[in-house]
Amino acid sequence: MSSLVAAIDDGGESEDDADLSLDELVLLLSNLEIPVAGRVLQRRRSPDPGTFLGKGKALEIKHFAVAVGANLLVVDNSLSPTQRSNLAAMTGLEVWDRAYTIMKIFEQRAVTSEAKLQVELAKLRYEIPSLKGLGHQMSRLGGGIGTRGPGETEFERHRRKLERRIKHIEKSLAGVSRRRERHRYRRARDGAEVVSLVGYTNSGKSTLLRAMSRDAGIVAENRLFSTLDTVTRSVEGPDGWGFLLSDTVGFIRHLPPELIAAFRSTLEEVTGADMLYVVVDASSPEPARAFEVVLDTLREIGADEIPRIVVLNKMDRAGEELQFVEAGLVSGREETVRVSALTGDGLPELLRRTRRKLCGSLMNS
Ligand SMILES: Nc1nc2c(ncn2[C@@H]2O[C@H](COP(=O)(O)OP(=O)(O)OP(=O)(O)O)[C@@H](O)[C@H]2O)c(=O)[nH]1
Ligand SMILES: [Mg+2]
Repeated sequence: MSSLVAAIDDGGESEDDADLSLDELVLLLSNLEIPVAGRVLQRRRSPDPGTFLGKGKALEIKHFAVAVGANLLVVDNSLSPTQRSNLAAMTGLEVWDRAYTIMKIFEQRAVTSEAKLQVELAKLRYEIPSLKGLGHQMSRLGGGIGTRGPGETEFERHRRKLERRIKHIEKSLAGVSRRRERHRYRRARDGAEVVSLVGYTNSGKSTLLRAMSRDAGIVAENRLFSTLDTVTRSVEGPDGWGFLLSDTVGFIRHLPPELIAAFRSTLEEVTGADMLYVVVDASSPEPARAFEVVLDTLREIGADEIPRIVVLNKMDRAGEELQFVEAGLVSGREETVRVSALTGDGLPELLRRTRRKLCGSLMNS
């Protein structure tokens, strides 16, 4: 399989931003081992309601794809079911959008039954609206007004099957959620405080958990979304003081809402934490943008009021310009600490600040 990636530059966000997002889409695809044979950046003020990129562009892509031997078109935005099927018909290519690409990675990475169910739920919820469009077409094929064509009943049966599956998964996940809540309650009763790691995917959250808990068994890898499940370890500071540190799924620009909803039980570990470490990859091209994306996601899940420390990680590789990023964060009233989870630099300072912040918030409550 070889792909073309495409995006609209509406002039709203900076061109750099559209480009950066497209770079990231290429990275997402490389995590699925799908090579990218070409990039298309279409300048238009707003997407075409029927084809997203516009008819002319779709035809251009069709020829381009033949020339470079691509069979998949991946659009770096959200496509409506109609846009997806129109684009597929006009280009002769399989068409994905960014949300679907992210879900495919999650699907590949899911190991535990909880993660698998969560990904399946997200994909089903994503699929159902496109079935509605299909049902409409089928019922038109099936006959005139008032008749239930064979197409429609077939479609209805399929949709009902998916909806039953959704209900079933929701029920199992609700059970997981209740178990987690009881667990959190016990931890709180035992006086254990929880710090939750949040941040962009690949920013180094799991590496930080491994370094701070000294558990070499924790998996950290140079690939997107390597962690999908919650892992909690205890961290011991000097003189016996300690806390629980919890790692979870990473964030990315335009994380599909279906995934956020489906991972609710996992993300409850974040919303129920006493404090957050917002891990930022200081060596990435736009650390401040990544921080904004994480903050937006925290707002979405209702975790933006939890006390936090911004952990500027990968300092061993960061450039000079990081000081400006840090100054921007500090002027936005963020508390920052520079560390390298890999070399261990800055970790004693992070522990000191964590203690101060946790004890401070205890005295206030
Ligand atoms: N140079 C350098 N690399 C680091 C540092 N911390 C993490 N890394 C590397 O960054 C990559 C991603 O690290 P992870 O800890 O898996 O990142 P994560 O945030 O858990 O990522 P996901 O689970 O995919 O969301 C790995 O290759 C790490 O070795 C650091 O301080 N310095
Ligand atoms: Mg991880």
